[in-house]
Amino acid sequence: MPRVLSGIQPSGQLTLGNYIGAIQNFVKLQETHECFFMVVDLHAITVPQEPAALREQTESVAALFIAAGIDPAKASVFAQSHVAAHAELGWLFTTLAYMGELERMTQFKDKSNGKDSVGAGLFVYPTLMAADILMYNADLVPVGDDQKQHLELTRDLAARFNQRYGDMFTIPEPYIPKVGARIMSLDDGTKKMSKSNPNPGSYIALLDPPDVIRKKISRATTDSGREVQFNPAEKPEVSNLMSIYSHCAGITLEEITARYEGQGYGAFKKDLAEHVVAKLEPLQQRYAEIRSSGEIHQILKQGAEQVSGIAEKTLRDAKERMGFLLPR
Ligand code: ATP
Ligand code: LTN
Repeated sequence: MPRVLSGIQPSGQLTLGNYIGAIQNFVKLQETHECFFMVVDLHAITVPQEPAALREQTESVAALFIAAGIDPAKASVFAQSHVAAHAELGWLFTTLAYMGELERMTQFKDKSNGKDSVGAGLFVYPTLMAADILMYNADLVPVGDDQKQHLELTRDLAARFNQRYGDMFTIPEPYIPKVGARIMSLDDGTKKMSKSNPNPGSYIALLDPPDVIRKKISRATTDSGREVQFNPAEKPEVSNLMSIYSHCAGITLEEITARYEGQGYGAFKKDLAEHVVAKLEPLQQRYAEIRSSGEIHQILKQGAEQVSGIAEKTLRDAKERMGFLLPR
């Protein structure tokens, strides 16, 4: 079976963007692929995290994976820091990457923009991500649009390793949704919805209660005009709400346009809120059950046990090829 790997940072509350751009595809791919889904806590600390919050969010993200439909009997679900080989293989890839390549990464540019001091971890972030993916020789990597560039770098690093030390790593392909690969912020149609945005009104968290969702959607910025029409260049904000609508209600953009012809934004936003609430309700219920059962610790433990053999073997092979003296 072809392999799939992806990861999500426990850097805040998961958003509808994470769900539509990534998690939804995780759930789909587990039926046809051997899947590895990680909570990438080592990546989350590339920006400062409160220790208690990091612990809580790590557990919460793992529980949301399961609540969203990832089945631990089909996919390995684990925490990145539970498999020590990730950090070590990450270091090996850091030494293979060029400064210039890392300087070109738009995520680094965005996240360091305007800051006086930027952690070195933020700079080498993509080499750890490359290690995550190549560790399991993943064929496919389901991600949102913003991770495309990191995946290109992963492919380059894999090819560079293979060329220097002999063929070893599979060159992975991105798997990006056609609609919804970049859900935009509710307060600014030019920025992506992001869980680490300091303004909670900019995103819909998967665990937001129904009234909070209704309020956030009613306050979402909309473009001038009143037609519900999909035109991301000229009407980015309404188009974004339409993509969310389409995903949550399971109807096409054309059907949405037809439904709201001549009605303006008010009715559209009101219905949108109800579709989002209805979509998230079962997920929120399952989440509460999983958290109260405490089963997530066992799931993560089992996941780490399932993958650690593969990870240790990859690390050992890579080190051997690079010329490390292996302990005998
Ligand atoms: P942070 O704000 O902490 O950087 P994030 O919300 O951007 O986090 P990540 O953990 O970096 O989320 O991303 C997890 C997955 O969700 C990735 O595959 C990413 O591409 C996808 N994703 C994140 N935001 C969006 C979005 N707005 N639209 C579609 N996909 C998204
Ligand atoms: N950089 C990713 C998170 C991530 C990831 C991965 C995604 C870390 N390791 C491996 C896919 C595969 C992000 O979403 N910001």
